[in-house]
Amino acid sequence: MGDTFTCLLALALLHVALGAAVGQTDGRIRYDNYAVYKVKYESLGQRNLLRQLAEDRENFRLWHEAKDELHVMVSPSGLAEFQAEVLQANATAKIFIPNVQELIDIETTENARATSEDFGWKKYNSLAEIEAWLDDILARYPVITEGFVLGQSYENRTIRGLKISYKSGNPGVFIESNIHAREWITSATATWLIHQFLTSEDPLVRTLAESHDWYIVPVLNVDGFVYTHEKDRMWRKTRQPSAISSCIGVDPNRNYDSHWMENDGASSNPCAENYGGPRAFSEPEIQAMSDFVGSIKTKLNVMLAFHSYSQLLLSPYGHTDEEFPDNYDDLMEVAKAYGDAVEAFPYGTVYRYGSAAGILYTASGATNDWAYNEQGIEISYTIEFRDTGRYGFVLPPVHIVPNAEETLIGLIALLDKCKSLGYLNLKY
Ligand code: 0X9
Ligand code: ZN
Repeated sequence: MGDTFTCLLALALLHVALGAAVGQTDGRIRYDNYAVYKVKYESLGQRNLLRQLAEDRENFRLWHEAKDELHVMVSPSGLAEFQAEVLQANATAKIFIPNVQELIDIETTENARATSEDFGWKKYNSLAEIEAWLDDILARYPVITEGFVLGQSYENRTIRGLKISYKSGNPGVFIESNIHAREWITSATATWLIHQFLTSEDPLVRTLAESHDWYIVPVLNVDGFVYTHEKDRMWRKTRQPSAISSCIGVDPNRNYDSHWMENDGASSNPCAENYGGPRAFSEPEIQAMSDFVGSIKTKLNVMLAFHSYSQLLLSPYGHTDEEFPDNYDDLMEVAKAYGDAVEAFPYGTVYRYGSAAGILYTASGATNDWAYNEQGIEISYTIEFRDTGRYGFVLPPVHIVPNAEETLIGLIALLDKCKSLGYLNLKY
């Protein structure tokens, strides 16, 4: 009996060690026994101490950062160092995902099970599936919809968008989604919204759909998105190699030419998850956004950038928390309308709101700041979807429809408030 136990224990330890050392089978990066911890802290000193952990990318990966907590994914071999650092920083850590690979495996199984069905929202769709679905929409609704091409990605994929317009003279709303590769709930939500705008019979949804011109890019970071489906579920950045490092990719949400690399809003280290790139607009995907949005900016009243996770509505500015936009009070009133509507919805999901740098961290060169500062789009938000960390980026597919439904309810309230505050008047 004792021997059996020792043997099983040895096997279990070997499994953990192999999981950590190999980390890859089937060409896919595995996260066996990688755990995600929420670390609470009180002072900036503690935060900076803990932030240093993220420099060891092999063992620690920052999932989320806020004013009072960090979410860190820790490899099995980094656990001892992590515990020591937390102790030294006098902070407290709580585990909330014990094994990231387990969540990925469940998600993969659910995706495979739903693949036999038509395109739908019980699973996360691949880029090829989303594109085939877009083609189908374009063929079925030739009068209302129009495809547009944003440009080509680094790996030469076409970045596609869909315009929905029921009539002329509508204010324009741009939705940028899946700029961060691993945030799959964003493209799932964007495609569900497209479906509702075209098929819903709910009068509120019909009014919403028909009284705005929608420009929707379901997957902006196409290369990164494909990479998350085929190789590394936790990839965030683009896939363009660096001239000065073996680390690949740039944080596309730090690459816009607006206060680019100012303050500590982005990193100059190519290995960092928030690497701003060698120069602003170094990423073809972001240059393409700039060219396209720039060409229609007089038609746009609202810019929304879909992200996950943490249930937040973030206004400019991201580059500083010492100044606030001129229409900050209005931006907060509009954000409150969104938050109140979502919370009143049966799921009771709570969204917090504020300026990005004010309630989260400084992050320069992001979409919503660039749209606001450089393109004159006065209503501009980053929306961070579900959840607050229980599943993080690996949000089970059962959340897709509820998340999308509450987004729709939020959008109705947001645009109603924009209208009453005079932000939807035509600029052209
Ligand atoms: O850091 C980001 O790019 C966003 N959070 S995420 O976890 N999805 O990566 C927040 C961006 C906030 N917006 C601005 N800084 N303007
Ligand atoms: Zn994001």
